[in-house]
Amino acid sequence: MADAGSKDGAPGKEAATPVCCPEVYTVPPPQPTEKKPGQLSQEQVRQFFEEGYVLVKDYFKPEELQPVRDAVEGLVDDLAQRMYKAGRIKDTHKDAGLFQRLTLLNQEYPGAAVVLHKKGKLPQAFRDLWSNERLLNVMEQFIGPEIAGHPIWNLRTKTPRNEEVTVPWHQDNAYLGVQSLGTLQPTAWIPLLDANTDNGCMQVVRGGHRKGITGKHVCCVGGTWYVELPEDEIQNTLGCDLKNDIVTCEVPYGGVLFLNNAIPHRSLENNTDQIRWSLDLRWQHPDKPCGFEGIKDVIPMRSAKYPDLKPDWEKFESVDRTGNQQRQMNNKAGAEDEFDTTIQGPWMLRWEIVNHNKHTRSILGEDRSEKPVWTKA
Ligand SMILES: O=C(O)CCC(=O)C(=O)O
Ligand SMILES: [Fe+2]
Repeated sequence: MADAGSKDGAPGKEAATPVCCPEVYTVPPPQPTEKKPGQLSQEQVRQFFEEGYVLVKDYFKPEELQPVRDAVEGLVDDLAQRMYKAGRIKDTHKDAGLFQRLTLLNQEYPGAAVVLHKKGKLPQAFRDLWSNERLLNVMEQFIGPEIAGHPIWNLRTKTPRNEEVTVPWHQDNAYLGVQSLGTLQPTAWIPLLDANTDNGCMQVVRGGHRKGITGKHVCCVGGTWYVELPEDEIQNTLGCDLKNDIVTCEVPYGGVLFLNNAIPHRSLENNTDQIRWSLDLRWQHPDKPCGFEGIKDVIPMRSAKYPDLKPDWEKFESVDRTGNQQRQMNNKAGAEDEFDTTIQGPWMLRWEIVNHNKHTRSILGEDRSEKPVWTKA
């Protein structure tokens, strides 16, 4: 078992750290009695809990995602303007479209795609998508009527043939503290174009969540900040059969891939000339550990207890997640520099570092101002 450090859970003492929670990932909550807009069929809910994922094609109409595409265009434009003013690039590539412009910026300033990935700004269209009525109705089917957004959400800036945006096998729990293994955190992975094998869609290992454990990951892959779950660990510890259980999830524009936080998954290389943009958004019960304590809190979105609840976006946005991660990992300078191209996070303390690179180097110093709360697995 990978997660050590269980304490006894006697009343009045610190809650036990979960090490194995199969039921969290395999047992659905009581289902709503009346079907609400956007909700999945019984069969789809069953698949989410039994196989760990469900792919829903035609979930959004293209016009519903257009504001999200426009917002991404705005973020890229803002980045280009800022880099130009700061003298980092000579051309803002103003005439290049949504699926090319960041690639050109990345050629002039290697790491521009990482700078944007780190930015963590939530334009109105992202907020609307994340708190979208229909998606929250699906979350009710997965986690019940008390729903918060998880602090880790990402705009994936998957530029062509770029190691830094090709994510190796992992369970999302590996990026979190051990305390949240008992919290179901469904993800909606939403591409902004047809995602397929050529442009780097996702693959999942069907059923890899069933034991409710986190396999032993290693850090960090190649020149990236990503942890990796080795294939023998997927087979031997999680009990999967890689010959039969890998599912390639091609998601057409308008579709959504729902995943849980214990299923192994990765994204393939983007071998096309277009950027494979996607968003991954997560939710969980607001009162359960999120695994990111001390860095950023969840954002409550819907509650049966408080029907008038509205997400407090200003409060959520006032906390700089990647900056806090970097500060906690001893890279204050990186956190202050808006064009810094490195990423550090507490997962680097959780797993053995078998390969150092520019991302891991700053965590080696001993003079961390705040003691990280992460437990070595
Ligand atoms: O989009 C990707 O390339 C990886 C996404 C991922 O790992 C996730 O959504 O959890
Ligand atoms: Fe992931």
